[in-house]
Amino acid sequence: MGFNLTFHLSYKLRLLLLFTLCLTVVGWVTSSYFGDPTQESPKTKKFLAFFNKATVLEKEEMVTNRASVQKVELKNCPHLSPYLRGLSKLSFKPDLTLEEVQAENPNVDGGRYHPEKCRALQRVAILIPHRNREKHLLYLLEHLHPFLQRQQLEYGIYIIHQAGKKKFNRAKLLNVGYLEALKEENWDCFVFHDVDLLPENDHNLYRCEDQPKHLVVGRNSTGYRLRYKGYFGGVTALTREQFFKVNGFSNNYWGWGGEDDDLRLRVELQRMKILRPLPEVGKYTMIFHTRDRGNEVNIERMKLLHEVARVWKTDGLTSCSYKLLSVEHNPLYINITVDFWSDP
Ligand code: UDH
Ligand code: MN
Repeated sequence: MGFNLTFHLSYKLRLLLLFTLCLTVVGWVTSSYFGDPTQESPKTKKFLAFFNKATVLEKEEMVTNRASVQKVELKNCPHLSPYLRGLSKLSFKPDLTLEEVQAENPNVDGGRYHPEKCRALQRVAILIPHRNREKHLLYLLEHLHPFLQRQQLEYGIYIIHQAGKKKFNRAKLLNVGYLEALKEENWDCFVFHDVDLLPENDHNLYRCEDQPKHLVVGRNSTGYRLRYKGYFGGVTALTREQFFKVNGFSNNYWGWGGEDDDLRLRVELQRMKILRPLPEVGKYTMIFHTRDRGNEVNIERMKLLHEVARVWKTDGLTSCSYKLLSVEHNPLYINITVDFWSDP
């Protein structure tokens, strides 16, 4: 009996000991897993830092969301801007400077503008191929900024500058402009614009239609008549999708001529129609110039034009390779400088 009691007691004692041991182990394990709240492990510190950052970001996002809600709440701009003036006589100040043009356009920021009081119907990228025409560029900027603002557009002006002395390639530069401009904004509409053409009538709207648009019906140098039937050069406007659909311009036109006819053929191959404004509206002044060195007539152009239907799918945006030298956001325009490898 005495033995039994001892045995019984020690059994209970052992059970109690085991129980206490279990509690201690559980306590120790949980405390080391969750950690002391007052003593953060490096891991928790990292997590908390991340979490705090995430909440800050979330708060910032709420603020920007609110800002974009405000933007959304702006009414759409009217279909026809009330600021249009119609036909105007252009003047050219011989000693005009970039600083003066900047001072005249305080609302333009890094080459971009959007109306303050209404939401623009389209976001338009103006692409200008350029080399060695600084004076023309200055007059174009002076004229185009207020012109586009009177049309209540959201826009950005891109100058695509060809570096080096190789033959000029207008079409390839415009492909580069399209590809690079889309990296910073999902532009709805692209206006491909010679540097020396100034629109005379602000009813000539720099926005895209459901078909590609040719804006230069006539220029002073041709008695304001279309140069020839089917002419599609100087200034054209295509939506992001229209230009993508034709695979952009050909990259193979080095020197002057043919690339604009090539684009017209691409447009026609896609069964799109070319729209034009009325002659009174599609008037341009071309700043007088002679042929540039490095942009001699391309004698290959007729041969290339015969191949469009066969090559358009593989020659264009999909095959446009270039060396991007710089992208600079100047006050009045975005300057993209490129060099090309191939040269015939
Ligand atoms: N461009 C340049 N630099 C060049 C060549 C061309 O910036 O060296 C750009 C510029 O945007 C220009 C456009 O490419 O507006 C088209 O070239 P262009 O103005 O030479 O073409 P256009 O058809 O003139 O106006 C052709 C030569 C004119 C000869 C006149 C002789 N009567
Ligand atoms: Mn010209």
